[in-house]
Amino acid sequence: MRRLRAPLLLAVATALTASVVLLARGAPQADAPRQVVEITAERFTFTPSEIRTKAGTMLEIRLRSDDTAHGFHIVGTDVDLELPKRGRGVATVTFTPKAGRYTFECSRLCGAGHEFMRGVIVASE
Ligand SMILES: [Cu+2]
Repeated sequence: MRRLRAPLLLAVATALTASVVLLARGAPQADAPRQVVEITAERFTFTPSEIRTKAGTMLEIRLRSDDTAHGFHIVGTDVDLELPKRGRGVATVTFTPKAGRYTFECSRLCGAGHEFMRGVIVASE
């Protein structure tokens, strides 16, 4: 009996280790935290203009304009899209921040206050 037990334990331990490794590697974004953020753009503000989240959360950002076409660019990233004019639909993008502050800005010339049209995403640890 004793002879059998050790290899059996070893086998169980190996199987457990293998499944833990699989879990760690395989844990894809399917169960990553998600957060839906709805932002309205209107000359010359984004509302809300400050988004708070946790690092690693996948933000699903839904943008709509309340007047003319605007842009949405997250500085330092390749996120840059155009928001259609009011009533023409919603632009959606996903963004998963690391810890830090990300400025976003309007990237389509929309009028006199265009360059002040900004906001920030704050991702905490
Ligand atoms: Cu603009």
